[in-house]
Amino acid sequence: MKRLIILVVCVAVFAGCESETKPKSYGPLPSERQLAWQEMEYYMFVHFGPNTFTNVQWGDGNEDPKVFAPTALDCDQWAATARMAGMKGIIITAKHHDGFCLWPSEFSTHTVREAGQPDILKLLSEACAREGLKFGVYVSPWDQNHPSYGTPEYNDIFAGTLREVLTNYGPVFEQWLDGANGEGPNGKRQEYDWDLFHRTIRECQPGAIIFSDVGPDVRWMGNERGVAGETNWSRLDIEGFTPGHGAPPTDTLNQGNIHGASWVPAEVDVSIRKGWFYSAEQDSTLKSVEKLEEIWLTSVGRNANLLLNVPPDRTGRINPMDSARLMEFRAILDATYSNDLAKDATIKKDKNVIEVVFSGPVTFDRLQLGEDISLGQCVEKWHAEYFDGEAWKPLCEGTTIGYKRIVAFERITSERMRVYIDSTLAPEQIDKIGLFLRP
Ligand code: FUL
Repeated sequence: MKRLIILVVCVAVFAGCESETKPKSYGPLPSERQLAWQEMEYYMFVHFGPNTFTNVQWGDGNEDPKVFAPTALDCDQWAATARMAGMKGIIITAKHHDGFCLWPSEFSTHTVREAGQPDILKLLSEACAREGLKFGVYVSPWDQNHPSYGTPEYNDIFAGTLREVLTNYGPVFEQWLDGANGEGPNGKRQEYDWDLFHRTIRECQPGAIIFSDVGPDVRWMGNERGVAGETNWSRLDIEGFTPGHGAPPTDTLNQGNIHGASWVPAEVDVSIRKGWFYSAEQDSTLKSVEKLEEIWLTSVGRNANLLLNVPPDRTGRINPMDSARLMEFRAILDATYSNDLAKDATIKKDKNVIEVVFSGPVTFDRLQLGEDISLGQCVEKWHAEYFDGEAWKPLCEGTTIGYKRIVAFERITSERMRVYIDSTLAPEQIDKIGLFLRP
């Protein structure tokens, strides 16, 4: 009995202490699957299909399936390239707006089967597993080939299609649902049953992120240029909105809603070339390493994940120009971000000021901050200063932080720097502070 009393007292004291010291959370919080997703940061988008062979970006679904004829298809090469580029997964256009299915769907007669080609989802999901990458699928609701499109029946067909891709190829980390619909005034009108689609995805792959203009798990960030909002909240009001024409304005998607009711972080999708599908005519539009570095800052550096499209060419392999560019980009990312100069510094926190004190002069040109998002997102405004030996000088400033914020500035050499949290919705929990130098 005595022992029991002591135990009860101990538990009560411990629980009391814990409630005093444990930081409080703020607002809607990320789910387990959203937290796991945010840590991925960088993964590959693959647009591949008849468009690759017809030199258009939006096929109309009347293509002869036989045009889809890669000469040296090699999904292992895609996966190896993604892994070597430091990416954590691949999302493939299992079905784009032309309705062509990269797997032999029972719901369509416009598939790899009719093209006399293998099941690309099978090949790619297996290649991803071998390379330790996560596998994701893009299935376009808009379908210009399917005869049922525009009728209520199509919703069940689309749900069946989702069921096929989500049950036959192992774990899927993200279901990408785009909102595009280019039907003209005389086009078909489909009332999408989003509830049915979401239920189907949750049932088949409870761990999968559902992406669309309005989540529910991850949102489109409003442009295809690779630029998330300088202010980027991971909260969004999604009630009453739908993907596509019913979505919130693009600047809302770009910045999120400061007091949004749901946790819906942003994903930046952008292509390494002008188009989403490969076209030899666009070889000259391959983005430079400098451009990709800029995109890194405006995506991963702005509290978003980066989904970089690298389209295989007509051979069915990632073009050597693109893979070489990815490796150059990886090399500069590693050279810049693998050495955190704040790692061995003394870091002090006093009220709203975090101070980094080095043991000698250190040269840096990038500051990285991060909040513990398992407790929400709070910081609204901050600025940083450095000590030049005589006085404190302005270094950089920003608005939101979220999971990760990276700001680049002119190189400076200093023995100490400070970050001031100027405005926050609740006591902030900064769990990352890093300083880097681009070589
Ligand atoms: C959009 C599509 O219309 C484009 O073709 C591309 O697939 C892009 C990623 O999503 O909705």
